[in-house]
Amino acid sequence: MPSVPEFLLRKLYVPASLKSLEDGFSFQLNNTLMTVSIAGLGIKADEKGIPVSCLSLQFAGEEERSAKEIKRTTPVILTLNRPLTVRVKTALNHPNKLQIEAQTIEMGILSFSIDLHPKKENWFFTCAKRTTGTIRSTLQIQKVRHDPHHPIYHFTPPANWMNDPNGLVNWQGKTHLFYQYNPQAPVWGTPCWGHAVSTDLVHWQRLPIALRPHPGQADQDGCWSGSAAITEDGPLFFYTGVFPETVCLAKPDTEFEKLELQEGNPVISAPPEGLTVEGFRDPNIWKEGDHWYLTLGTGIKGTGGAVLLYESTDMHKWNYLHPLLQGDSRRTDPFPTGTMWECPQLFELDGEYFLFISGCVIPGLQYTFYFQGKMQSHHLAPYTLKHLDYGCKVFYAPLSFLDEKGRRVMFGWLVEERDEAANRKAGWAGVMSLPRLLTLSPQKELQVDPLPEIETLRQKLVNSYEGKITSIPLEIGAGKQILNAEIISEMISTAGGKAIFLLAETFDAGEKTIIAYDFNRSLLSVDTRDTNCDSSYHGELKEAPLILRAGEMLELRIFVDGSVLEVYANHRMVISSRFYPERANRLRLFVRSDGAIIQVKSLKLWSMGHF
Ligand code: DQQ
Repeated sequence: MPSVPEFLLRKLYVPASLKSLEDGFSFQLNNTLMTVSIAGLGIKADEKGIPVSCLSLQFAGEEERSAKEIKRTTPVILTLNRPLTVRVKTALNHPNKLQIEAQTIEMGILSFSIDLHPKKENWFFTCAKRTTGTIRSTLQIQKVRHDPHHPIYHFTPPANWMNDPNGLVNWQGKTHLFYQYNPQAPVWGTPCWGHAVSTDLVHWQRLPIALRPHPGQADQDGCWSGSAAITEDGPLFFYTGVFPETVCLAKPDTEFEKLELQEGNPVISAPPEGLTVEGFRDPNIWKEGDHWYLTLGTGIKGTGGAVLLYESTDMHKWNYLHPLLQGDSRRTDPFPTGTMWECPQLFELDGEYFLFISGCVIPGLQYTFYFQGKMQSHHLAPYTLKHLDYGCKVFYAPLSFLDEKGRRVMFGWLVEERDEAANRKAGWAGVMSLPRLLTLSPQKELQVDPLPEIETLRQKLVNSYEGKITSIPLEIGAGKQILNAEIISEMISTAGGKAIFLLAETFDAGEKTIIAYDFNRSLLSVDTRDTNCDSSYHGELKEAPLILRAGEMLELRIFVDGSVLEVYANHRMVISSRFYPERANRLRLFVRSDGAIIQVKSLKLWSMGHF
């Protein structure tokens, strides 16, 4: 999750708490977000810096402390719902604006400003603002629709920001997909649950927002991620209400358009006593016999990411059992698993248990991985830890469910790889991955494949090739742009070498994206470092080990959709990537080798249609 945005920090100020004093003024802060330790404080009133010696802080019933004494070794602990009075000695006793900068131990510097006397908008101004808002949003949707980087067969909302898939469920012949959605801007902020339905998991109908924060309730600052369960009363949804993080329960209305918050929320209001946690969110629910189980993602301070397990018989009263699995943030083999785990999901596939985790590894680095193991008295005993997608930070917060055919199908959030300014300029951010089918191989390993229904998105077979490739570039689909396409190939090499797929305007263009398989090093790669020379796009080389078994062909399925690249290899490897070529509309596909002769059993290029 991105760092705390300013609009949330502003909520720390207690409305109308400003008091004029003879020697300055005072105001109150009330923390409803998450406990932080303040190690330093700076305040500006009407743009004028206040010396730290003129600032003091006081909790009700406690001694006043000068801000000068506050340091990393002697911080002020701002716990939840404990108003803190800040006194400011200054000649100014009726400021209009405050700028606050708090140095915190957990979250670095938090800065925000408060307008103390906001002007009331009149009726005319409100109407005018609403009308310009509607016009702006219509124009924005048009612009997004014509943006070549915007995908057409991967699901997205019409514009603005989306992240995690939520609450996947089948109900009365339809699959409902919800997702974290900020309808206001192409940046993360106060999430709602967007909503779409499908009968085949690839063609989607967008529906109005299903769940919005309820003022004064546990989800007033956002409806964060969660999951669904089918009960005797129909589907129920468990999600994270913030702030603080709690578990809320909602039920669809009769038309299944809105999710309604139920009486008695939140159903879990705080982390278990005695645990010092970082994060407490993303309920995932399932049933065993007469009992319901629910997991929450968290981090145990000083230890690492963890999944907490709860049990219930009525879905309203939940008993905390124990950690389903506790990570170790010092562990680096085979890779670090981080300090906090988001969106955990435990499920069984033919007797093997899998726990999917979206891990906050270090600030700014998040990726998805999974443990495979056996269950022992409701603890997971893992014996494998692997990446779920070698695009790492691009594929995040996945959620799977059992579809109507009983298959385990997963969706994930395909994160942008450009900066926030570029997202704002584009007017949209975030894409849903294609549905991925999860199965178990005869070797009891996880297999990931594009769902077969994706083939119904194919429009036209643009080109088909059989033969060999050499160092001379071969153009597939002569001159046809491949902005929204699927490339499917089977290759074999008896003498090693490298098979190279080049997405570029010409085969020797400076701007290019390369998908390659190195038969000598058994390495699949996606290289976007030269896709676009503009520094707002963070191209990189992504590599994944893929050892072919004796006689096994290289089987690739490459999905190109605007700025989305999903590369599936041999049923067991995926690299998701984002790429933003300057001349996206002019991309062509060239295939060559590094000099070796590689046999192409089949190579097909399909154009793809809208979801
Ligand atoms: N996104 C949600 C959280 C979740 C995170 C908030 C993962 O519930 O932990 O938008 O991307």
